[in-house]
Amino acid sequence: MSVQTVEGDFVSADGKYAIVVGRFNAFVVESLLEGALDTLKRHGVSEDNVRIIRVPGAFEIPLAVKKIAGQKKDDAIIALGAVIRGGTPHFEYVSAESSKGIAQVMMDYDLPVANGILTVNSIEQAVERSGTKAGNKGAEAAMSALEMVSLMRRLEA
Ligand code: INI
Repeated sequence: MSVQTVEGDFVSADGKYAIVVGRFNAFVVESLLEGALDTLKRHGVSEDNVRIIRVPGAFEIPLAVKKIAGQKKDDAIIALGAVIRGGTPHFEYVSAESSKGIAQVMMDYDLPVANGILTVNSIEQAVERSGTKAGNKGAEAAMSALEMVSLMRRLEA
């Protein structure tokens, strides 16, 4: 039996990518951005096809993502931020709203939005996931964006 499989690959170098970056916890988020940019570059994406949009924190990411999606200029959006648990419930609201918001834009606009927003319990966990022993979530999000751009093209063809 031969089953048809449709999947993306990582060669969508001609795609356009918008990266939305939260400034909060910048020491972590800048490493996520470095990881994302490095991944796009090493997959052949030209700097001319990448734009960076900065917002105050993860809570503001969904609105910027929505505006960008509405412009219809990009093939995918990569959302980068770091929500680190503190002593108050604020973490719960920011982390829940940011991931819910970007997921909603992805579905409303039929556009890949890669979730590179870290939600972690400690600064140590954030550091581990932003380029040290647990990888770089920014780079992973960029990989996901590349693959989804490729997949969307194949599903539309
Ligand atoms: N924003 C983050 O990106 N990460 C956090 O950990 C965070 N915490 O914990 O407060 C955070 N808060 C700011 C929030 O994103 C908004 O910018 C702010 O509430 C103003 O709307």
